[in-house]
Amino acid sequence: MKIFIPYLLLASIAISSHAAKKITITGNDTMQFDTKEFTVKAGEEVELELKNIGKLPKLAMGHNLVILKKGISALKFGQKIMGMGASATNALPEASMEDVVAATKLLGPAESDVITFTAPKEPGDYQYLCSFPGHFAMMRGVMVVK
Ligand SMILES: [Cu+2]
Repeated sequence: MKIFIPYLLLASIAISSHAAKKITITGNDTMQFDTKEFTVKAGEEVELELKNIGKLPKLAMGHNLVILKKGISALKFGQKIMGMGASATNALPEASMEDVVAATKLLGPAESDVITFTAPKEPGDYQYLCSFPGHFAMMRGVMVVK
């Protein structure tokens, strides 16, 4: 039976190495993400939770978190989607998805959303923002892929 012990050890190591990297970020009523930068490894599984810890109604102060492809500026993206007619009820127009790596739902007060995605294979800085109209001025950050 001894022969099975190393096999079981290897199996458990393999399982633990597949655990997703977990990140939790909050957004509040003063248009702030509590995390402006986080780091992931290229190609790893990421489980990202966004919590809206505010109290204001979703139509006035909804939040999401949208991670953009490498080289795309959150400021420029925020302006671009306003030109596409982004609104409180359509904060992330379908046509803008070509610039997006991953995005949570738009959340009202006390709501949260968990998304899982595979980190890009290419190292570098990936900007993120809240795409609720106007929030990109304040709610931005960087996902660093190493
Ligand atoms: Cu927001």
